Amino acid sequence: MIELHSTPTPNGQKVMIMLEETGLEWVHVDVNIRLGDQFSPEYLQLSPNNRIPAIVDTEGPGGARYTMMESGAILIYLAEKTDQFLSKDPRTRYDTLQWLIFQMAHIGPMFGQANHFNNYAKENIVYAKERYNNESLRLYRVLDNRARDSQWIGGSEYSIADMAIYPWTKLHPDRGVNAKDFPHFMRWFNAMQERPAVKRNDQMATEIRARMNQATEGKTMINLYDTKDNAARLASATKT
Ligand SMILES: N[C@@H](CCC(=O)N[C@@H](CS)C(=O)NCC(=O)O)C(=O)O
Repeated sequence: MIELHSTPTPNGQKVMIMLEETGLEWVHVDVNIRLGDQFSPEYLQLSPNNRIPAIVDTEGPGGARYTMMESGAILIYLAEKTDQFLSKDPRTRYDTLQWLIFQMAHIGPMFGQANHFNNYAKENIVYAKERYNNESLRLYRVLDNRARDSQWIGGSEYSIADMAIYPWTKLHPDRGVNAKDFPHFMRWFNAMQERPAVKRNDQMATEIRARMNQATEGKTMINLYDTKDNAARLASATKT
């Protein structure tokens, strides 16, 4: 049994998609990051970086309980555990890993910063908005070029690279990404949306989000974007 301790953000959803694709038995344990659950001592045991997602595999390597943080590493772990969605052929495997790491190193951080400066920053910083919006659009061009040359982003077969990238690209219309200018990306995106596991994820993400929003009613929420407070929260949760 896999416990996914998470929130259905893009990083959470990529693991949800993988769990649905593999057919593993799993449960979603809500970690309400707007309430600061990620700073609880129990959660920090699973994810010392106070970020979602984390998993607990009750039957990990050697049959014993195993915990993990970092969504890209979790996808590789689940692929190896189930022998699915990460080819054993060396060339295909390294192709997939390149594109998985491209998501982790570029798409996640850059799209995340664009979202922050567009929607949540305390000040309207035009330079920061332009920097991250331009970079996000460039990354969509990389994806469009890749989808022109390859059926799936990770190679000729559907893989963990596609699962990692898809949830991050759901808001592509906000970036002005459309079928006319990014036809190959859109072909890939539409193919992703046709997958039953992806459809189930989209539905589950909506339901879990509604449940977690309800759980915040009447409670004090933290300001996730206050990095000074976050550093203090971690320090106080982990002081010896
Ligand atoms: N590299 C990490 C990034 C995880 C991450 O940034 N998670 C965000 C939500 S998408 C989070 O937990 N934020 C809570 C916080 O900042 O305290 C991964 O891919 O697992």
